[in-house]
Amino acid sequence: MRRLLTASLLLASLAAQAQSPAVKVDDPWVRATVAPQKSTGAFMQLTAAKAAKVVAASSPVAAMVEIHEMKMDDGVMKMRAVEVLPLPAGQAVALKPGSYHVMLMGLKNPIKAGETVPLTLTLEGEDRQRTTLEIKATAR
Ligand SMILES: [Cu+2]
Repeated sequence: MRRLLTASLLLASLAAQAQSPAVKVDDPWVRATVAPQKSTGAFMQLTAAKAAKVVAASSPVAAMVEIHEMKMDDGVMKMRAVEVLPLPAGQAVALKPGSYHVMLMGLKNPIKAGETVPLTLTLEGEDRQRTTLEIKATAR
């Protein structure tokens, strides 16, 4: 009986750990679209407990998802895809309009305000272990 109890307590604590991800996601949102717009951006704030990087992104609503960066280049705002988005330990990284964003391309349907858009980010830690982070972003 006692052993059983210990085992279930252990399981409970493992479950609790799995529920507290190493990366905290704040205020995830997606810019709503109108047809015939085929792409949009997703924004959020990511804070990693331990240094990690975002290496991939996906969503069932888009054919292709990339991590983009916007930068002023010779007075012109340019957008480009980045291979990785570094998340320094304990530092909030903002994905926001005019900066880093998750680019959703080849949208299957227009994204209506209020809709929930699922996103999956693939993270890689310094130990090269990959984990996925499921995000529910609200369209607005
Ligand atoms: Cu973009």
